[in-house]
Amino acid sequence: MIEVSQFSSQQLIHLEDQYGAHNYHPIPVVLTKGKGVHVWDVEGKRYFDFLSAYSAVNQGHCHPRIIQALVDQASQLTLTSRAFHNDRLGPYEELICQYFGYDKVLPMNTGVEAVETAIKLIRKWGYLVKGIPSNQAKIVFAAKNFHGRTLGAISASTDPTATEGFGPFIPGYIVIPFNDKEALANALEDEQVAGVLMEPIQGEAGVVVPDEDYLPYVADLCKQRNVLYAADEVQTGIARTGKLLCTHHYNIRPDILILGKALSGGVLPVSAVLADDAIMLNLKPGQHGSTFGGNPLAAAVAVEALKVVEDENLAENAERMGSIFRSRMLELSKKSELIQKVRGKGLLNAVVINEDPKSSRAWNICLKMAENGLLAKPTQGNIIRFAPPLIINENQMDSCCSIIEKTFKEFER
Ligand code: IF1
Repeated sequence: MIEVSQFSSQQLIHLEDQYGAHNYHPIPVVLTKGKGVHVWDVEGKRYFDFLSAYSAVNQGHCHPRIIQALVDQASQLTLTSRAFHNDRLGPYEELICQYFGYDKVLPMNTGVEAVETAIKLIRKWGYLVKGIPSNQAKIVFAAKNFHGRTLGAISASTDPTATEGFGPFIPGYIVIPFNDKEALANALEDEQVAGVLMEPIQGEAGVVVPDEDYLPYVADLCKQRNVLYAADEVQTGIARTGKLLCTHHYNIRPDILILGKALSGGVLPVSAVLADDAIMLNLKPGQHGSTFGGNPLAAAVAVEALKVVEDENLAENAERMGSIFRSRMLELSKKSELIQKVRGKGLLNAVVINEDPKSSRAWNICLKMAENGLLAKPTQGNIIRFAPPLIINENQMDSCCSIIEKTFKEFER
């Protein structure tokens, strides 16, 4: 049974509108409970969650093991700051380093803080190891990237909504087209380039998957040119794309790995940067940190969140459920004029609607899907992202594809 809130959705949306900053435009549902692949609104209506908080709840909403770890640790010790040691941090650091195969981890909180950390680490390495003259280091990014909302991240953005009115920006950034080898080769001619920082699959751009040989080329060329390759796997990491890391699909190992979101199963903001000693040990005490980074509550939660991914074989399930999803959507696209393209990896997928990005069709389809019991959100105007929790089973996936098919049929002209 679901406890019905004393406020209606309308009233709660009104409150947010009146007292909250207007920096978001959500789908008009007000959620009050989540369990596994499902969420419930305040009127008690149940939905399949096909956003998963932008891939933060890969393990499913309120996973019992992760919540138990949270509750146990919350009543024991939550925060010490890094002025002192805590008994949860070391074991967590050991686990995450072994899990992903790196010498060291630097714990932070939000995804964008981990991106900022990686940027600072690349620059530090550039000066101390590569020998770039001071304040001259450059970092290469891909156009249409999304790395978060801080000035360090938006300075790399090519999206006017993210950048306009927020300048001046951080210098030393080179932005090249994604999936363009020649552009990368040209950029890396510059000896002051210290690093390349990219998402393996561009999420916000609309789940843009590069050619099979692109990322191996990036990793290889970086090695040749003595440039660090940093992968922002905040969204693609932790089993989302059908492997533990998206870079595993391409048999490459980034010099710097950036993780966030599902590292806590969506329970707390927990992010991390991983690298080997030759890179990470360039940071000395006092040169970087965070009050909350590496706190015992986050460490306990992250340990359990990572164990759940392994124990429940979430990467394999994402791979299997993802191919079922894509083949159903490909079938649908043959019958539906509305669908231009279906793409993705594992359970990070997108359906491109055959409309101008300015059209409201994708938004209206999402509203109708919500009515039919499935939550998803458009990106770039005409692209709908489908990313359920990775614990989804075949029966549930079957029901969800039926909801999507039914909704698209309602929109056929
Ligand atoms: C919002 C998108 C997803 C990310 C990558 C770093 C971060 C993100 C690759 C920063 C965050 C989010 C934030 C969310 C929307 C969202 C998003 F649509 F914008 F692109 F996931 F698809 N690197 N992505 O995707 O992590 O600091 O937010 O923890 O509401 O802005 P964060």
